[in-house]
Amino acid sequence: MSKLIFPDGFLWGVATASYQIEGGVTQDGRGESIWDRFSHTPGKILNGDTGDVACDHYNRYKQDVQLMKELGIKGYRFSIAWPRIYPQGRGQLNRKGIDFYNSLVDELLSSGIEPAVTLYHWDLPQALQDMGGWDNRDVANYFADYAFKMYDVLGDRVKIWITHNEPWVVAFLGNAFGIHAPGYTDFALAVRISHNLMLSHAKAVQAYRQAGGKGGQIGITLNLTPVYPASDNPEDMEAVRLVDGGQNRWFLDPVFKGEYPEDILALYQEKLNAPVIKDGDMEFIADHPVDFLGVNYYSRAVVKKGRETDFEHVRPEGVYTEMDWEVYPDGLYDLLIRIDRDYNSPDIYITENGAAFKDDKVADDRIDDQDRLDYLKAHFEAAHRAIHDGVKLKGYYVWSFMDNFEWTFGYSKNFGIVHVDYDTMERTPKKSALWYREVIGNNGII
Ligand code: IFM
Repeated sequence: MSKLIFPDGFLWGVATASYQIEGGVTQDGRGESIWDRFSHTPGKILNGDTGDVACDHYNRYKQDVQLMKELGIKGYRFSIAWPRIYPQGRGQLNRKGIDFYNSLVDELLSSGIEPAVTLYHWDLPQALQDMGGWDNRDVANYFADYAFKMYDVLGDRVKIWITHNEPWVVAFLGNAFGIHAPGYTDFALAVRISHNLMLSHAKAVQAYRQAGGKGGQIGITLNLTPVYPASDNPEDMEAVRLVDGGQNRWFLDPVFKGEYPEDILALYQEKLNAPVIKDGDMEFIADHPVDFLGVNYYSRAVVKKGRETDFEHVRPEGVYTEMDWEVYPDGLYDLLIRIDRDYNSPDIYITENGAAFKDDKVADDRIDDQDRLDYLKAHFEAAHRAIHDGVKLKGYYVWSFMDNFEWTFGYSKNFGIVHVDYDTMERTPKKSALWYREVIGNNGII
């Protein structure tokens, strides 16, 4: 294979999220989040795990940033825990929460690492859930207020902002399928929430422009899954339209076109009487465009017409990760090309890509996660191909910097390129991390 060199200035990074790594859930005035409540509800999380301690990053962030520096990491995407800033979601500000993120950002910058901040990676203050959570449109305003505060405090140093992480997951896994906080199983509620999330996103973008932008850029991160038909049978193609519509177009269209896809909107309105779109909502969303799109890519979906349902998922032969997600790098290429083609060539960052594998293979005192290395390499190659074919891909954040709390799966799934020993909290870079250092150093694969 010939060398694959990425464009100058390509941002090679790693990503994490507050509840998954920070711990310190009662430290320094942090309020309760919906994930504290959910993880402490018996039966919700594998092995009864919680994020109470997680990777103890709240107390070890300096050491973590130092390790990133040693690994040559250029960009770090992390999220802010809203309840550290506003323990009740609004009102009384918690100075110590601000201090923490201020110090983290300073530590990153003095280590030559560019911070990228996600404002919402799922830890809604429980007090706001108690007033209806994202189903209450007022929460969108509180989100914009909190966002404004963060731009004000960090905007002089943070130049990459992300409003939401994976609104599909927030709305549907949390409110239709009940496997994420707050744990409801009401599809109409989830659809209503998906609209309020879009609204809150646009309000946070508006707040960014009002705060002056300070030379930075703001976007949103979507979890996108390219969908393929199990056959070229028209019924299977129809299944693709539905799944792609609900998963991808439902979020891409409002972000880039200021409208919902007509086919899916008609379906939801007819069957669920949702979402509730008030006069002016769509114009408001359309009036607040993003500077870039964050793409989280892990795998593809293959679907066909179900026997009694409009669609069902098919499990192709192939290599699968510990999450039982198929390894399918071509899907990343297809997805990037499709976004570029259908949504007017936006700037894109891959804000998450990575894999959970068992990495108990220790050779010469090293954690030999060759399968993760192979996964990343194949996906970097796909990304390089997409850039070559015109996609404006600006950076790539590997999920994740270190092993962490994988939501419903607790600590049973490891995505990190750095191993965490949860007894001692010792961090050990895996083979993939050492290889990634070379990739970054070479700005590509040679
Ligand atoms: O761990 C999650 C992350 O919080 C959001 N995107 C997918 C990852 C792996 O499941």
